Amino acid sequence: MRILVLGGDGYLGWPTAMYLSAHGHDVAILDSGVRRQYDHELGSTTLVPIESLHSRVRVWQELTGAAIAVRVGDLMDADFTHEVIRSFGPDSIVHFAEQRSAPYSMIDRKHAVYTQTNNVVGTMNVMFAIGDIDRDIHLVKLGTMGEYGTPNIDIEEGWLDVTHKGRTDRMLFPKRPGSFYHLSKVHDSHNLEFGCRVWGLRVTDLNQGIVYGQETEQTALDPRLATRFDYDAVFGTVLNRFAIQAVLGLPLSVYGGGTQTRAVIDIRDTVECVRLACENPADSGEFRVFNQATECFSLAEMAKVVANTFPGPVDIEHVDNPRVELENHHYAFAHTALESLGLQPHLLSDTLLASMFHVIEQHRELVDVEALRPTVNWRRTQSSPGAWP
Ligand code: NAD
Ligand code: USQ
Repeated sequence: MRILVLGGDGYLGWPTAMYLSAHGHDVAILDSGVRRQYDHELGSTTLVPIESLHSRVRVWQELTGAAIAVRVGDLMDADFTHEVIRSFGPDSIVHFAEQRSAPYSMIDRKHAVYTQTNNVVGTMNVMFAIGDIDRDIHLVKLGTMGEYGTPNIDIEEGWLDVTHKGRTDRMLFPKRPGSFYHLSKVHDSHNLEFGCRVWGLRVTDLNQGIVYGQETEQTALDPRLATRFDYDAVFGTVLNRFAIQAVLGLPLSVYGGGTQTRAVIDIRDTVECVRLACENPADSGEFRVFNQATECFSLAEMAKVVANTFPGPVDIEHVDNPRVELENHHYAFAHTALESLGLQPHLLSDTLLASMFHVIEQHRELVDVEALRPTVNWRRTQSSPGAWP
């Protein structure tokens, strides 16, 4: 298949582009490089050094013989987006290209508006380009489990059969997300479902849980193929941060009581889920939703797994929760669709954590300990420019 990976320079996009290429697909990447600019803005950096996008694809071709074409530009530019999709002529488009940090979206008005504009408008430009060029193109869109929030009922895969006053309908599962970032994904989902209804688009919305891990078979081939590994309090995700804190001998920073439960997935399963979605496309007019997560844990349980696996003493600290989120709640989610397509999940095993500890150990001198400290507070509103933190 010809597969265009939007956001293919990112944490997940780069390993996915290589994985699809390794499986014989003809892959191209579109990315604006904006993720590297957020690092400059925040003064943060990936723990594992990464090559430029052009150098990454050159090394991939040297090692495997497979070419990955690159187009640098912004999905907010509708003409550019249209031209790239028209000239590449993909069977599938995998869309990772959004601002994906919840804390970044909660810094202030400017960052909230940027996040929603970038994500919603970028996705609309992709939808309109597909609508104009070829409605058979299958869009595989990265959504998030956080779209659902923590409802007091079981979470289904995107849809819910509702009976109300004796009548029954199949409706999009109600959403109650916890940040302006997570809200942007809800807006995307609604826009995409509408595109399926009115234009007959084919869309798979992958509601992915929190990803952990840094190595896939392809990134491990050569240090120049490494993907980024974020640990700062804005872009670092919880299990990756706990693993880094353990190696550095710092207490694991559980926000609040730690009874909040979240769905997670190993990075090696992310790339496989995307392959399965591309190779088994949604039908014409179908808005298909898969919950792309394999397990769930409370934050306290995640901290315990990391502490018990690390070969040394680890302290767990409960810090004041900078977010507004339910701490005691029901959590159960359906995740059978990807498994029925053949996904064989890697569970949060000692092997993966041990390999993460090893990677972190190699780069520990690069850690900026100050960047680990959370500074973005959900309760604050700041609308004047430059007022944070
Ligand atoms: P990332 O920030 O590392 O990668 C996103 C990439 O998209 C970056 O390379 C960035 O430069 C690019 N990009 C952003 N806006 C763009 C635009 N307007 N035009 C062109 N390129 C643009 O993020 P990631 O962790 O790889 O996440 C990828 C996707 O998966 C996101 O949509 C995210 O919401 C979703 N997701 C991530 C996780 C996770 O734990 N990392 C979990 C669930 C869902
Ligand atoms: N948390 C801690 N300690 C930390 C960091 C986070 O306890 O040091 C807690 C947070 O309060 C939250 C949970 O861990 O309850 C998850 O936080 P996170 O930063 O790991 O994840 P989140 O903000 O939800 O966002 C990440 C990705 C996002 C993706 C989402 C999947 O950045 O792109 O969409 O995970 S999900 O959570 O399923 O929506």
